[in-house]
Amino acid sequence: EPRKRAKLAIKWPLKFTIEGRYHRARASTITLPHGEVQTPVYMPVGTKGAIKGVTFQQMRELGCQILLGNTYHLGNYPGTEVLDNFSGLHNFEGWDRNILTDSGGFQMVSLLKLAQITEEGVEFESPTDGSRMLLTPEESMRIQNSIGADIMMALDDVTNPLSTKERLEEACHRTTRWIDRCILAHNPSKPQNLFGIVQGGLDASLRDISLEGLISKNLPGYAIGGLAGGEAKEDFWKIVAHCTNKLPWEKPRYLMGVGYPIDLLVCSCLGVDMFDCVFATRTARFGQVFTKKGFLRLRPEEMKSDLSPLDESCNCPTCIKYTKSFLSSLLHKEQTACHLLSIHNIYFLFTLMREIREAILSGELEEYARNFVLEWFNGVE
Ligand code: PRF
Ligand code: ZN
Repeated sequence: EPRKRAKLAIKWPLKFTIEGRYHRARASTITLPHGEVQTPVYMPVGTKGAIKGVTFQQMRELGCQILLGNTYHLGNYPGTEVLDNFSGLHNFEGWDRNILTDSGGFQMVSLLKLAQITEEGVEFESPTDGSRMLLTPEESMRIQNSIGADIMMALDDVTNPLSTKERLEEACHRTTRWIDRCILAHNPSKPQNLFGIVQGGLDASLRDISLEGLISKNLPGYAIGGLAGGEAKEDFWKIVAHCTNKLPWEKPRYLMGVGYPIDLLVCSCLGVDMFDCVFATRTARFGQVFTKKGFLRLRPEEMKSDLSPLDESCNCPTCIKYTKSFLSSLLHKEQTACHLLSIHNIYFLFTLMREIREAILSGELEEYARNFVLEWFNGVE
């Protein structure tokens, strides 16, 4: 009887240890079925399981402890039958560290403008054959149980933060209703964690309703969703601060879809532990990299005789070996360019997160943040 089962408290396979704090910022270790994750952490996105342009071996060498995948894409291909045959994605692709899967709704809404959200789930027409597909909370959990991710995300009703109040209200309440269906549908014999996602747009009172509904479910961790959709930074930071203020101190917080260096720094200061974003790897494919002095766009014509590395202060495998002159010459011609720039950008964000962590632990976060911001904005092209 599923209803009875849900009433028994699920023992989630997650241990959260806070090793240090600086005001609201925390440095912690999250222990998951596939090892430890030191926080604050940036999680690279491998939508279909793998990071574009970077091998699993290289991700290991860069020190990656957790990768992100997407339920919608992985459910389509390879699909749950293949995943079940391999006992999950870890085994299928040979990655023995942690995986987190997003629930799929956000990807459908953002990729397929045809998506429609009803009480049943997220519905859309298949772009290939026009057939109707429906991603319900139950179906999302079924796929995520097959994937076997260490952290699964609950299916949420995702809205743009700039939607109408009525739409935001509906999405907030629906997300709260769907969490019960997710918990019921989860197979608790699998060693996997379920995180809920706080919605409510830029409205603090809606966020409160969402927070209260989710926190009462006693989940192993919580995400802040529905941000980074074009709202003003000021509003964005305020809602992050509002949520981290009310989320339980002793559980991990994950801010979804955020990966600009300054946002990672500010939101770590506000008490966020986990982040993901496609930006680092996507922008690398378009020839743009992070440096301590801000963004740098590779320009083959201007950089022909520039023998300096992408970032003077970077020790990544790309910067140790290659010049701007060489890297820009490959741009838009060779796959290798995308590969080398992606490695640099991922290394840059890993280094940023490690430095933030060290600054929290040594009590020097304020000084670190001040120096980072000064260098970043003084260096803007
Ligand atoms: N929900 C889910 N995934 C997400 C988001 C969300 O709100 C965001 C925020 N825009 C990024 N990824 N499920
Ligand atoms: Zn580098």
